[in-house]
Amino acid sequence: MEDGLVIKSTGSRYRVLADDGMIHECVLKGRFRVSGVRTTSPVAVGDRVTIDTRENVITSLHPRRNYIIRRASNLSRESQIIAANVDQAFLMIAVTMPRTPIEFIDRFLTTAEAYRIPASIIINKRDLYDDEDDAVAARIEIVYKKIGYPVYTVSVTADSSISQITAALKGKITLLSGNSGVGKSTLLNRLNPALSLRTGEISEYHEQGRHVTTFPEMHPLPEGGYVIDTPGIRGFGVIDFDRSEIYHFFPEIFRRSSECRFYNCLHLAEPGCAVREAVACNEIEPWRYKSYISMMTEDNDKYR
Ligand SMILES: Nc1nc2c(ncn2[C@@H]2O[C@H](COP(=O)(O)OP(=O)(O)OP(=O)(O)O)[C@@H](O)[C@H]2O)c(=O)[nH]1
Ligand SMILES: [Mg+2]
Ligand SMILES: [Zn+2]
Repeated sequence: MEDGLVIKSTGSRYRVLADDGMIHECVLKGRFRVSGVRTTSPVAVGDRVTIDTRENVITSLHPRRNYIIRRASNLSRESQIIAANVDQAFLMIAVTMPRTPIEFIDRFLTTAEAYRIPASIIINKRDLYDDEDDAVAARIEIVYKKIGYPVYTVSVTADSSISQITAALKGKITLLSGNSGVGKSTLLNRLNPALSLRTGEISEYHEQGRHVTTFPEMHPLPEGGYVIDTPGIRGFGVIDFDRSEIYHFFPEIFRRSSECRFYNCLHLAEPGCAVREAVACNEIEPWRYKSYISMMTEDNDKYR
C-alpha cells in the first residue's frame, strides 16, 4: 500500500504519482461515491489516494479540501469533477489573436469566488498588441487589480523573463483555464520544457453547447507545484448560481451592497441602490455591472 497523487484521469484509468516518485497506471477498486452527486468518474486529478502497488488499484480516496465540478449539460444530471484540492485558479486571456470576451473573464472570476479559490489573470501575447490593444490590456489590468485580483501582462514567447508568474505558481496546485489559442500550453512548455505539449492547434474542438468530455491533466513544475491544464473546458465548472446570490461573487459589488437602501436589493431597478450609483460614477466598472446583469438574465449554458 502506498499513498499518491492522481495526475491524470481518463474516466476509467488513473495515473498516480506515488509518494516514492514512482508512476502507477491504476484502476479503481470497487465503488467510490461522492455523496449527493452523480459523477462520470469519482476520482479526479489532484486527488490524494491510497493504492495497492502490486495490483495497481486505487483502494481509497482521501478527504478533499475542495473540488471543482462541472455538470455535463443543463439536461444532464451527470457531473464531471474537473479537479480536486486546487489552491488557486489562473485565467489566461488575450486582447487579440484570439480576443477573450470580457464576460468570459467575469464568469470565470465569479465561479472562483463561489468556490473560494483565489484567482489571477494572465494577459498574454502582448508582443502582438498595437497601441489600441495595449490600452485595452492596461485598462483590464487596472480594473481587476483594483478589485483585488493579481494580473500579469506578458508575452510567453517574447518576454525574456516571466519570473512573476513562475513565483506565483511555485509550490501550488493551480488550475489553468482560458479560451483556445491564448497560449496555455505554450506557457506550460516554457515553465517545464520537458513537457513538450502540443501547441498551436485547436484542441478538442467543440461546438457551442455541445458537451465533449475532456480530461484535465496535471503537470509538474520544476520548482515544485503543479498546473492543471483544462483543454476544451471553456469556463470552469460553471455552477448553478442562486440568482439572489450572484452579486456576492463580484467582490466590489458585494462591498457596496451594504449601502443599498433595501437589504435584499438585487441592484437591478430598486430605489436607493448604492451599486448603481457607484456604476454611474465609474467607481464600479460599468462592464463588470454589465456582466452581472447578464448573469442575472442570460442562459448560463453557453459558458460551460
Ligand atoms: N505572438 C505570440 N504567440 C503566442 C504567445 N503565446 C502563445 N502563442 C502562440 O499561440 C498559439 C496557441 O498557443 P497554445 O499554447 O497552443 O494555446 P492553448 O491556450 O494551449 O490552446 P488550446 O490548447 O487550444 O486551449 C501557438 O501558435 C503559440 O505559439 C505569445 O505570447 N505571443
Ligand atoms: Mg493547449
Ligand atoms: Zn443595490
